[in-house]
Amino acid sequence: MHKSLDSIQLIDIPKISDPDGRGNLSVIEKKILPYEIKRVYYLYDVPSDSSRGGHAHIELQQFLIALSGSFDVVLDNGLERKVYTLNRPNKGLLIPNGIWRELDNFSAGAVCLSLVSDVYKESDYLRDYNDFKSYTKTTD
Ligand code: T46
Repeated sequence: MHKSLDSIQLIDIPKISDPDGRGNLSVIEKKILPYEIKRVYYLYDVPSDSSRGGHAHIELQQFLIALSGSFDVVLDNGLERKVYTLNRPNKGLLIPNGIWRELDNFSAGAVCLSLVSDVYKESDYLRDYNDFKSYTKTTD
């Protein structure tokens, strides 16, 4: 099935600004995400001309945050594409399963935090775009 791109959500992460000017604190609690976080990883020192991702997940759900700097997330459901620029540590992008993603245009110092719904399983990856297209058709 082609997942609707409307199922992707840009979510505000609560920000607590310090009244004495000591900066901000953001917190991610259970209620923000529709799944229990099983794994955390982060991308950093990505050259500006490199891209990450280039795959879809069969089951995994994911929440991406630009902790520092900025990058683009190109999302594709097999029919259409949408691009999000992440550049704030208090905004996160919730990506459901069944969506192809590519991350590119990393700024200097960008850090991409990823909070995901499962442990690492290579069998959950569709790393070939044609396989992904076939997968979206077979599950129609
Ligand atoms: C995603 C994007 C945003 C592990 O051993 N454990 C892990 O938890 C992960 C995520 C990766 N790896 C190994 C697998 C590869 O040998 O690290 C190597 C690089 O992984 P990959 O090519 O999948 O990296 P990205 O940046 O293209 O993709 C990663 C995530 O895999 C993926 O879920 O959405 O970041």
